[in-house]
Amino acid sequence: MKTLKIEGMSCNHCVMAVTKALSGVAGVKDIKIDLQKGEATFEEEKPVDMAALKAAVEKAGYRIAGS
Ligand SMILES: [Cu+2]
Repeated sequence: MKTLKIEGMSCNHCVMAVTKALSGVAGVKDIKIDLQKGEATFEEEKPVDMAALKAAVEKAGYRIAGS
């Protein structure tokens, strides 16, 4: 399981937007988002391209902390 800190999420709409963004990246499955902690966790079905993940999150209007 991978955990990412996501910056900029403030409500359930954000949770849905980030979930949708992550689900569009190849290899990502079982996404769970904790709005309070600002964390997204997911399973890697196959190696995930972190650059693609970062780009997808940023395109949705959020940021992966530390990236
Ligand atoms: Cu929101």
